[in-house]
Amino acid sequence: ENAGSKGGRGALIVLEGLDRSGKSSQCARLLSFLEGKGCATEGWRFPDRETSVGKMISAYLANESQLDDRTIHLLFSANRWEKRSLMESKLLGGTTLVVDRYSYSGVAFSAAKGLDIEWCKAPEVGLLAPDLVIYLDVQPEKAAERGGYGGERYERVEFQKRVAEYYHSLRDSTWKVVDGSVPMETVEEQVRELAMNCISECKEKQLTNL
Ligand code: DGP
Ligand code: NA
Ligand code: NA
Repeated sequence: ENAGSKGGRGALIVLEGLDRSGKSSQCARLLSFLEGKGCATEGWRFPDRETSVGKMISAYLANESQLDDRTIHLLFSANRWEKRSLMESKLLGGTTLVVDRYSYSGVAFSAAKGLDIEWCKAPEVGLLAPDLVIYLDVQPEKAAERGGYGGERYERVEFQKRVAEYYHSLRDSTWKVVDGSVPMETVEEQVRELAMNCISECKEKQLTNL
């Protein structure tokens, strides 16, 4: 079949998970799979470090700048807001977006610092709601063992454990939890199947807001 063919909008598919959960690799694999199927697809990621807001975020993550916790929270959110209208037009034009992190990262990472979770959710309200959230479930200790924590601000096991707890509390009906600790090819199979189902199901569904 031809997943992204004419007649219907694209799907908003988000991958979430801890640092080193394998999200970025799985996003890349899914993207090339969907492209191979002839599906109109783009890979996006948040934070988008290319914009001027994204450059501030990137400097903060590299510990090159210090920002108040609420200030950086709002910058991450602004980085999603500045892409909202482009996101909407791509989806309505029939392009499926595979997105590496979204609002759930926004809430889970900031709440893990101790900010009130309802306060954290508020600036995300009105962003486009994903059709599918694939959560790659990896134990924080296992993720750390994978090595390659790049030395960025949040890449510490104790912190990631708290992030995992907040992610857990955010799960809703659009979430599918995939065991991210099994071989990459097994994860890839499951991600493909979830994505293909989502793409065919959401063609007739309206876009909604968070
Ligand atoms: P990545 O480029 O996917 O490795 O993400 C960079 C780091 O920023 C990672 O530790 C997760 C964190 N992060 C991503 N989005 C948000 C957000 O919206 N808010 C906060 N506080 N952290 C985020
Ligand atoms: Na990272
Ligand atoms: Na990543």
